[in-house]
Amino acid sequence: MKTRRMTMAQALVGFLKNQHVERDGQEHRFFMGAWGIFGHGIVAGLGQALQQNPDFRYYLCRNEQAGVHVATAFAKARNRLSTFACTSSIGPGATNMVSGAATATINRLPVLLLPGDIFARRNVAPVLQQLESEHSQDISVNDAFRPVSRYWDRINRPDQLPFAVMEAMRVLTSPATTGAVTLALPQDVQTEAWDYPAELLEKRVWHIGRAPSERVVLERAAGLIRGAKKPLIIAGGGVIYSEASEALARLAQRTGIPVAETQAGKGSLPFDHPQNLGAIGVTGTPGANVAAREADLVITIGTRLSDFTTASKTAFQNPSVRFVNINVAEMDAHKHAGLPLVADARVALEELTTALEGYSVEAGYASSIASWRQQWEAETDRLFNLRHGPPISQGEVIGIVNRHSRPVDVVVCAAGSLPGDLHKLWRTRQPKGYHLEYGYSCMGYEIAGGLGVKMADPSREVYVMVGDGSWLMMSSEIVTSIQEGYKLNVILLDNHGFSSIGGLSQSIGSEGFGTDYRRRTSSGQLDGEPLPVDFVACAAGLGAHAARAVTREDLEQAMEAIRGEERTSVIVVEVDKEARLPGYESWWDVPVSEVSEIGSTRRARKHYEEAVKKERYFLGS
Ligand SMILES: Cc1ncc(C[n+]2csc(CCOP(=O)(O)OP(=O)(O)O)c2C)c(N)n1
Ligand SMILES: [Mg+2]
Repeated sequence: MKTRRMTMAQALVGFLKNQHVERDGQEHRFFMGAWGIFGHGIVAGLGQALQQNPDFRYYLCRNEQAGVHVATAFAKARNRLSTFACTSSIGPGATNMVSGAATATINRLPVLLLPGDIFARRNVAPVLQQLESEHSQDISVNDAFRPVSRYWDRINRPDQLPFAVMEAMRVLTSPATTGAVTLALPQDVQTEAWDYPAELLEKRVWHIGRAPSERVVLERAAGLIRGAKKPLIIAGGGVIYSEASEALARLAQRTGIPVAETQAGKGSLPFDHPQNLGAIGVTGTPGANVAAREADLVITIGTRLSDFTTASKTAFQNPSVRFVNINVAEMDAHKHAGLPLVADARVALEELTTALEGYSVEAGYASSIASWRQQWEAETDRLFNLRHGPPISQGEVIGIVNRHSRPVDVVVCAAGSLPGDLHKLWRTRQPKGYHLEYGYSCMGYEIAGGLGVKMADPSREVYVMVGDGSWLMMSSEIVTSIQEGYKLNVILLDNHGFSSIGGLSQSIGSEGFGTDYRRRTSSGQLDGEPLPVDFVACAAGLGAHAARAVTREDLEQAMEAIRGEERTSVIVVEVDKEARLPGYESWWDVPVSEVSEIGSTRRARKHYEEAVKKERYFLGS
């Protein structure tokens, strides 16, 4: 056997840079390099290996969690065909990546995590940052990655590496199992040499397939659709990752079946497609939610059916509603006791279109769809042109940013009240134009994620919309965007605290307790003056071009002005926290205290007890 003598870390980098994937005959390099922050747990092993492999670029981030978000957003923007490795020292650097890992896994996005780990040899333990345990020496903080990884391994000997990396690639490149993969790398083992088989380091191409559906299941699905009076399609992220938008548009247009979109699925159809009812669920449009309530058949495509989509299982009220679930993942295909059409979204949609030849929805339903759409466009225009304040309303800011962006550009967001408002209002014109991380809704994803999106396609302008809370949690990758020369357009909406959780707190009777960015007063509460944070100075201090907008006109001008900027630019706009968008025909289960000393909580509990009765079990076959 031909071998090469290398350290474990060198062999790992040698392997990673030679991995490719192929889908539809097109090849993509799978790892575009590694993000990370060095520490003693990695600088001598993996750090040295990265140094001697300049063709596998090392990217220095400001926070390991952010590094994982960059990689995750990049993978999402590239439809999971490319990603990065992310590395850290042992200890706090590693645990910083745990939130990133959860974000990737929950969103089914591939990212490879390489945390340094404590010595396998043990003689010098406890080492700096080591977590000790009385009951085992086979434990480190990296075990915290187990539940948030789709594959987890620790490389305790250099000769284990080949088997770990092959498993890692199998999981990362499978549309059904992908997510975070963690290979924990003990500090000493990284530097140990072994004679690696030369074959391990050769170019390898992993085929990403398009599984067809099982014939009998497809025929049953077509039969169910033909028998349905009010079918509804729910398009999830799988439609976009599978590049199935055109196939979906064709099926919707031929059959007249309306399409509602989840957060990850928004953009599956352009907003002005005649069958697009827009957002569904807690943050949905009235049309989509009324259609869901009345639907006798729900055809889901590439969705996890999270509580935001199902309105905590209250969305579907037709007593005889049934589900057909098109999904590559068996787990999702079986949800709601649906007919599991386990297949690639694009292939299944093409097969269904053929099987449904000649079928179309009834005229009455078709005209409801048209009028729901018309009413929603009018409502969007109303919210875009509210002329509230100043402080202006968040809906107006979304309208202005939407209008200033081109169809190819991308809006990026993750947490706060913006995701719901964007889900409802953003007029998406291309499948990749709307990038929401709403599986984990991880505050701090926004700017790091924006950087990943920009790196995935620098020809698009990226508009990061971020709340003051998320900004304060993690704006550090502004610095990284400048280091790497990628321009981000950041719109920071300052409402002095948490509009989202503040509103939720009011709705459950807690009066916004603990959700304002205000000074503590003699009352003992955070009810004083708003905290004097100067976000324009913060952004400028990080090296960005920064501007403040107070009125709509200011914002319009600032949006124009940043077009010509080369650097990452931040526009800070104050918005009225209380000028919230309404909810439409939906509900979210956030349990309210059963007993309380506060009257507003007791009243909210009464409403809760009524609302929760609408929750349904979907067990019918
Ligand atoms: C890391 C993390 N911590 C806490 C939360 C819970 N949470 C969701 S939205 C939110 C407030 C976000 O504030 P801001 O970014 O200002 O947005 P706003 O609600 O004001 O629109 C919080 C605390 C979260 N999603 N992520
Ligand atoms: Mg806020």
